[in-house]
Amino acid sequence: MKIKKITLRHMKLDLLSPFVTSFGVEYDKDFILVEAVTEKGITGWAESVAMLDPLYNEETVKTNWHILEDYLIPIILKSDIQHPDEVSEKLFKHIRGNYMAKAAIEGAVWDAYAKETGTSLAKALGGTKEKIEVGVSIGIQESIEATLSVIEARLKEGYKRFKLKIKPGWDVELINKVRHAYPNIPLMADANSAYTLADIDHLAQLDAYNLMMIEQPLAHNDIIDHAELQAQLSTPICLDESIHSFEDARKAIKLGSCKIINIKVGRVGGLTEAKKIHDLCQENEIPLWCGGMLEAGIGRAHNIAITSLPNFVLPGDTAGSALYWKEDIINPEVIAIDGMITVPESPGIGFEPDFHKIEKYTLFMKDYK
Ligand code: OSB
Ligand code: MG
Repeated sequence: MKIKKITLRHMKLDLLSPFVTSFGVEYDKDFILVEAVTEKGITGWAESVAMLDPLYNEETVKTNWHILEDYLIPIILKSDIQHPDEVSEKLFKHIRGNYMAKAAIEGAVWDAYAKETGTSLAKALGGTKEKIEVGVSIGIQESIEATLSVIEARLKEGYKRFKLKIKPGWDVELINKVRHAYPNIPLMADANSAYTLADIDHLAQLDAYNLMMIEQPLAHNDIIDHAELQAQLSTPICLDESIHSFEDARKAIKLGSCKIINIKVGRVGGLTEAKKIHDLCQENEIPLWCGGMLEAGIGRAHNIAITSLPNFVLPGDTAGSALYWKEDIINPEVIAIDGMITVPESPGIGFEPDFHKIEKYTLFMKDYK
């Protein structure tokens, strides 16, 4: 397979409601959409999950555009590709870091490859599930009452797991009240690195509330302090920000830094690396779930495909399009029924990009040949 043309688009979609975390507020979503056309005229699609500002990690829309344009796209355009795993190998061999940029181009190649071979992306990756379970990530609200009403709405829609964003001053009292209102819901907290080891006693109070896990309590680049914290908490720690690669996952498991891992395809540099981490975690009995980055439909489709692998045993953040957007850029939109999403069986990502909507939300585009 040869890629003969790649188009990058800077997209901007308004979020239905602002998403507030310990690191900031997102009102809208800027992202790069990648379109890769093969010599046979088959098109693969993917989104970069890098955000406009370096708040979650160091990558941004601009750094991704630069790395894609000046380094990654030239490598792809001159490669003869038998399998997408080779693309991953090439990108990792020649360029350090910049995982979200790598994942964006590698993801488009995976979609094109699956379409050329007539398989769903899920099957091409080794997926086995027909349906996946999904939960919701609930940002920091104006009050605990407001949080309870968001939970109530999502519970009625059937979502399988409730993740509340926490930060110092918005944690123990919140979880206490939510747990008392809903004694049995699958509940977890995500701190996005808002704490340090000095907060051990404070975080240990959360052990009283039967949380499924606490996600990324400590620094975005730490696996040492997390091991010390995990040894003192009964609640499982799930690492998000700290796991960038197979090697990070191997070391975190070895040190006991977490009992659960959230895989974000963009954060680890692509689907091939995500598969490797999946297999490692399966061998080590570390349960996985698929994290979200407020993706639009194409990124969401990639997340659904990877979640069909067997060790994604916990509900992920890949909720339905309607929770995020007035209109999504794919047909049909991603729909969760009773907290379940059906994994498409048609070739590639299994959702059709909607050109009219893609055009409507494009700020800037450029072709590379
Ligand atoms: O930490 O999981 C996170 C969104 C943007 C950046 C980081 C995170 C998130 C979410 C939202 O929690 C997940 C989603 O619904 O896509
Ligand atoms: Mg997280």
